[in-house]
Amino acid sequence: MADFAKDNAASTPRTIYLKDYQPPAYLVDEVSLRFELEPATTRVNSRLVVRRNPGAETSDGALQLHGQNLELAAIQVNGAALDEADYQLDDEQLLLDGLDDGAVIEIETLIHPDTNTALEGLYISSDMFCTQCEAEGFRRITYFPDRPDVMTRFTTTLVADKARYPVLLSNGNPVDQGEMEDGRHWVTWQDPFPKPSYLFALVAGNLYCQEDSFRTRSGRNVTLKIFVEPENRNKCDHALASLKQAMKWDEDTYGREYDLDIFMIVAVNDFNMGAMENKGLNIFNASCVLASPETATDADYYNIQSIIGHEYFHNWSGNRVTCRDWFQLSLKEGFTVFRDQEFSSDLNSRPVKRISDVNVLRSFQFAQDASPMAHAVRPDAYMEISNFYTVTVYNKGAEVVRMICNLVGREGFRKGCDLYFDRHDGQAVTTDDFVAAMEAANGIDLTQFRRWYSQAGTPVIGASGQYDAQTRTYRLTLTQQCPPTPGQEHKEAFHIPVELALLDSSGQPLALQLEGESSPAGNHRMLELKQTSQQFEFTGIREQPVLSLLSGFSAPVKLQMERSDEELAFLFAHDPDSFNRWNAGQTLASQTLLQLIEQVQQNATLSLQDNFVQAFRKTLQHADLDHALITQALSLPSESYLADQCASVDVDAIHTAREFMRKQLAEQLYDSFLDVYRNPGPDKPYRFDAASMGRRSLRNLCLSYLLESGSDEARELCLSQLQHTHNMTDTLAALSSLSQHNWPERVEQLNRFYDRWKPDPQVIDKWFSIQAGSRLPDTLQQVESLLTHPAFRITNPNKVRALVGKFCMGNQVRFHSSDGEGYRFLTDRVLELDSINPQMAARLVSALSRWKRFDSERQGLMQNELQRILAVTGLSRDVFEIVSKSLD
Ligand code: 0A1
Ligand code: ZN
Repeated sequence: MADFAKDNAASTPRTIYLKDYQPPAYLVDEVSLRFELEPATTRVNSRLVVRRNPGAETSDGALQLHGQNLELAAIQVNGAALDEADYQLDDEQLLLDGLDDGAVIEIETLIHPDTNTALEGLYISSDMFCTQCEAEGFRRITYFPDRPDVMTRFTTTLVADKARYPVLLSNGNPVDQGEMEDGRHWVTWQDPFPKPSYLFALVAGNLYCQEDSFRTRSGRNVTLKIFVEPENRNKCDHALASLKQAMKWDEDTYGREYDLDIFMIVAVNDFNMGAMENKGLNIFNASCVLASPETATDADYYNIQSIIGHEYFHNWSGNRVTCRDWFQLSLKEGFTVFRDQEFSSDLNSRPVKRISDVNVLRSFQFAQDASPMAHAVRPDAYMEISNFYTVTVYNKGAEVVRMICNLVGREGFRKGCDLYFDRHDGQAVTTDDFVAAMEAANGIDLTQFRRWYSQAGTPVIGASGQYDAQTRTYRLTLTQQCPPTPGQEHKEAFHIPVELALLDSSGQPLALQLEGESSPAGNHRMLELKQTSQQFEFTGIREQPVLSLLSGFSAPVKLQMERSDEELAFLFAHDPDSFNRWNAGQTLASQTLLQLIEQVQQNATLSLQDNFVQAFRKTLQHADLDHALITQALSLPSESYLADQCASVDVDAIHTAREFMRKQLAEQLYDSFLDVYRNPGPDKPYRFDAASMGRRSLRNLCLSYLLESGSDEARELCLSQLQHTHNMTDTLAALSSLSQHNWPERVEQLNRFYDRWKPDPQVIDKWFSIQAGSRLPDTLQQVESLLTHPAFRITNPNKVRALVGKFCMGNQVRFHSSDGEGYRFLTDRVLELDSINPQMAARLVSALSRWKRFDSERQGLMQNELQRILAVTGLSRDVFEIVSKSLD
């Protein structure tokens, strides 16, 4: 088993550089594949029609076929069998030299799905066959030029036992099928669209299918099918509804129609990521597709809608126009995340979506930018591409696309997209091509803007304003600088869109006229900061304004600005931009928390200023604000976000300060929390819409604060919610709040929950996660003992994420416990997992990357663990890359 999963990085793995890109020597016009599916040994026959690439740099390059962990059974060229002397074979590739300009290559390989625990290539999950080929999984299926710039027409025949695998699926349309005398059957699929091998997929299993249809705006009928294990038949409605919403949205917003007659989604239990956009046959992690009110939370519903959208949108941004090489990953991912964010914003609450996206960016992407793994949105080197499916490539990539949209406006952006799709349909291109289409469609120059793709790091913007009452001018000075990142000591200035408004004393935005303009135009502006320091002078400003800067988070930057608590409280109460209003509250909370952290460090008596409490009270009681926005406003910055604000991270002081603030708010605002909790009362039946979700989120936030008070009344409310509610949102909220308290009911309720839900793996993941996220001091012991729980399986990524991932990445105070036990625990899991699933192992080990941010004792402990990993021979490339870069 270990052998299959492991990339044997006996020596240091080599680094691949963007600058070394060369077009392929050969193209593959067509491939026919035949799979004889057997769990232990599957036979794969392929027939490739290849042709010399006219765009290659030389006219005599060899045909390079990638292959990994394959048994080569036979190979023929133009019908003649080759023997070993006719080709060069090593454990990464098969090279064929001296071929004609055109040739037919036939290859037979044997692979072993049932021992494939890496979940790349062809593997088995809950007795079904499935594949994951992005980024380089296809080479674990057969020898092939496994690179995205080779786009090929695929025809695929699947042969399997009919009783055990009644459903046989691949990309495109089914064109033929039949039965064999030995109990097997077969189906042939043909995909008319040329595609790179990373978009290949097959599925075989005993699956229930829920069907629907969608009529495109040009009047074509598309059959929609969701395939799930039979016990999940009642959990498909939301995904299907979301899919239809996504199809309609892409037509309305981008003018993009679906192109095949059938669109399929399959849910699998074992999957390394969220989902995969294989052409016409999306494969989803079951947790990202299945939902019912009893088993899925609002967050799950929301997530499913956005991931279904994401994968569907890839059909244009990724599949029809794909990436030239993997350095261009953000071409498809940044753009598609931007598209799914906009989809969610249009269907739900825009400000709430923006706030949660910015929270992700600040908590994870900014942290990555400040770590040894910092890389540009378009990285220029990697050892293992799987390590670059990151918040930088995805989420910062989306911010970069959003900034282009901010600069050219919505209409200009649509024009740019139309041109991009027109120019490049059917091609494999670069982020530069994307930017060039935006430039050409809008007649602008984005030369400087391109630095967002090539320079890593989070720029820091400084802002200071001066008002001159006599001349009625307001002069704003903006500066920018970006800290060094590995390999990039010095950064050039970025081109940064900075949206702003100037507010009068009642919070109204003032009309804006920049010096040199003949009249005021509008009351907010998108300034363009291009130099390291720039001044903007606003004229005709009748009173000292309050600056509302970076509205809607118009650029992924950190803002450095002196702000008094009063000014922040004013913005928190009045800013007309919902994002900035929330942000003012967060900044106020952070500023106050940073003071409390200092008090903790000095052993001083902690106290919370009354005006802070009053600002929270006002927001809580605000009658006109959207409930979801109130929830966001009253949620304190996370411990990891606070850690990012500190020069050196003191996990215990951060935890103590934040807990103190929560308790103070709970006690001082107890009656207000109780009022809001009781009114409007629980709603049933469950509905997934912005208003109902907002209501539930606010009630559950109130409940968690009420519990902080420790009152019997709050505890009763929590238990009663657990007893009476029928939706998972309210159940889970109550249980996870309760699990933070060492009360006898805690264990009792956790056990009850387990007994009720043990047949449902998605719900049991939540149960693991709640326990791993508890702040109680014995959490690590609990987590260690849960590793041996019958419901835990180290080979299942969802279980690993729920238990190990949650503890190491979502429980700062317990993971970083000063005895180093958390680090030891993580290292043991990483070493155990590396031979099972290197991608998962590498994701986990990044929790140790930022060791330099901590005190010297923790630094030493983390460094030791990293060294313990590095000392192991035969580490995967995935883990080696993260660990060696972390230690560099
Ligand atoms: N392209 C998918 C994400 C994905 C990437 C890699 C995978 O396996 C290593 C799986 C999925 C997406 O963006 O949704
Ligand atoms: Zn994607």
